Amino acid sequence: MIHAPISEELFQRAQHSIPGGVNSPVRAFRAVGGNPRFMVSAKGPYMYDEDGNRYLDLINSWGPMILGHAAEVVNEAVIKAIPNSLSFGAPTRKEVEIAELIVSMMPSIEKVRMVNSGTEATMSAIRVARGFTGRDKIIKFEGCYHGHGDSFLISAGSGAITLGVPDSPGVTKGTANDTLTAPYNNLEAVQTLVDANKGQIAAIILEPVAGNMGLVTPAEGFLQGLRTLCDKEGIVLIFDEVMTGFRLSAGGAQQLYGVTPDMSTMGKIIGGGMPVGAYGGKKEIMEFVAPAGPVYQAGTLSGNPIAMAAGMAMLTYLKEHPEVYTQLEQTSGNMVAGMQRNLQKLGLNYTINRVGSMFSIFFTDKPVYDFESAKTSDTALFGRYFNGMLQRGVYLAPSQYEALFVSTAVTEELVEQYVQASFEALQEAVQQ
Ligand code: KE4
Repeated sequence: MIHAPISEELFQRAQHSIPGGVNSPVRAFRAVGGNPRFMVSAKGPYMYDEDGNRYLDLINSWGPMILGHAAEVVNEAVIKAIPNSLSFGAPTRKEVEIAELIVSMMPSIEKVRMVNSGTEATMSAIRVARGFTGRDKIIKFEGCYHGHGDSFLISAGSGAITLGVPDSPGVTKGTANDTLTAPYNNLEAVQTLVDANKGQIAAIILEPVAGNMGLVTPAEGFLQGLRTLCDKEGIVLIFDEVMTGFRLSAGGAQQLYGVTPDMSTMGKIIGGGMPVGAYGGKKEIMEFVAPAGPVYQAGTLSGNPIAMAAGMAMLTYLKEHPEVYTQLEQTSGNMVAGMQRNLQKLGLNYTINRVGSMFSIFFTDKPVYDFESAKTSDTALFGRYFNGMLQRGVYLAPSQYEALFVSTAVTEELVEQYVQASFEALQEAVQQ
């Protein structure tokens, strides 16, 4: 039995000075019960909490730690950069180098602007698309999460649906009116919205592989259908690759599926664990961004030298080691195959969706292809399963509406341990 008294005490103490005791809602374990574990260190596949418990980490900071925790190549770059001052607020060589590297890796990106989070990236991309087209409305998909920008907290996934606030208070009616939503994978619904708002839609933004309602894959023809529609209607197609960028391939989902958007947003892996986001796309669009063009966007710490050192090291490694993706495909495939065997042995037919090193088990026997079908899952059962895994030293996303992120630090031996723990936790969860 794993006990965590120091984490319990810290969580109680945190309530007095931090809303909900955490700096990001999904970390509070609200959806799964119990209290979060306060971490002190992590190395390779493992995280260690304040009470000295060790966890096999399948969240990896929600994606960034694709090489496992404290990867030498990233840590060394940061340690080398630190003595030269943490920030200048002036342009640096590293910013030029990482921009050129991103342009060389992401098919849609001809010019890119660095920011400090995925939220900043998506907020900025939408503003640029509106400035470029002179149009106000955007289309997003139910269950997709694009950060906490006002325009996106409409039918939002991730922590918003986890906490039951997919439409957050504080978002004005005016803002909400400019955000139209359609079910994921439903091209007809998008066409209907476009026909009803002719010439008013600036952008369609989506996760090309959705990770914020649990893992939902794009149906055959969905991405290409959006591409064709946007070309016809002069709408900016934006792939939010904050999760999928540099994870599903060195060129993200757009390279994997062969569909090139007009703009892309990035985060997570791009900073190697440091706070970094970025947005970019076609030259003619990005030329609208100040100071080249009239659309204003800025940031004191954008392109921060320490964050750029980490991101540069991470992206360079991924570009030079394509075998990372082959390894992750194999490891993740073996994890899911083991889970399928578990379900068979237990006579359960829950749904598992996977693309590369991102996957989710949904506690429903229905196929999961959009938000509504994801919501047929038994979230109470998921909570029992989550805690069963935590008790066995496996750290999953504390919500049915999140995906897992496998790192290269997960060996075949750890795959077996994961599959065994998952069998026991599943058996226990369904019996309760
Ligand atoms: P950040 O502002 O959290 O860096 O990125 C926002 C964002 C944008 N787009 C996509 C597709 C994302 O998944 C995210 C953030 N992902 C969540 C996990 N579902 C971050 C975890 C959290 O909110 O604490």
